Amino acid sequence: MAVIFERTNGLTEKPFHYCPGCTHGVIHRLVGEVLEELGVLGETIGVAPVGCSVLAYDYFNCDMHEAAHGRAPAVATGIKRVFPDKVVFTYQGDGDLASIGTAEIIHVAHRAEKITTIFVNNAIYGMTGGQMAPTTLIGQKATTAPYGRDAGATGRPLKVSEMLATIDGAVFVERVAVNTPANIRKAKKAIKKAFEVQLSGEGFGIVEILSTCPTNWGLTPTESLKWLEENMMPYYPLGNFRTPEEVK
Ligand SMILES: Cc1ncc(C[n+]2csc(CCOP(=O)(O)OP(=O)(O)O)c2C)c(N)n1
Ligand code: SF4
Repeated sequence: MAVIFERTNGLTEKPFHYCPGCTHGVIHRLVGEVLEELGVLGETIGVAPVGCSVLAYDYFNCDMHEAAHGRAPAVATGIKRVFPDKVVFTYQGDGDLASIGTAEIIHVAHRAEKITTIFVNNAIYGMTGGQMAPTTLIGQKATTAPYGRDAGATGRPLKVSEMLATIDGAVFVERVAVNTPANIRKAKKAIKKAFEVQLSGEGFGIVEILSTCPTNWGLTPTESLKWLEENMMPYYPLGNFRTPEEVK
């Protein structure tokens, strides 16, 4: 019988610990598939974040390193500079990357470090119980914003891709989502392109992926996919913000 679907060798056989309906698992799979298809699994070093994906080192079938909350880009910089021939990526949530790690991500782009960042934006702090993140939408409830985020008190949600696209060293910047099969396919293409940009030595690449957190959003998995489309996508438009051609 013809095989039409197989587990990627880019992931280990360890079962994910993620909540039902959480799209961290889908994103892991896409990254694993891309690394396998590019034939670089044996050459890759990933940097896991602090957040729900803190155990990513158990799931990716490549060498992995742990970093303190927000510091993955700094750790990845060190790894890439010591091992310039390795493929180095960070995997970070929005609390990790857009809050405590804001300086690290800006400067890794500014220095045009030849690494790839997988940025999982679920508009909340998942692991610690649903506190407001810089990416939380206006009116969205969080444990630290029980009446909904108020722009007057906390500003407007940070658009990381748009911000990084203003930095010359960020040569590939794209925002995707994993709420439908079509968008999942587009997300995989963007992830592949970001790694190819690293392989060709062109500079820093980031893929922002709109992701779900049913547990802290207080929604079912299906409702979460709808909520992402109806609430996150209008504020965080999908698309490519920077390609290598534009910066040459
Ligand atoms: C230096 C430091 N500050 C704060 C924390 C607490 N902390 C752990 S995970 C986390 C937020 C995680 O949210 P996010 O990065 O969005 O990832 P998610 O869990 O949603 O995937 C925080 C604040 C920590 N572990 N270390
Ligand atoms: S708390 Fe949210 S981000 Fe964390 S595993 Fe559960 S659904 Fe995913």
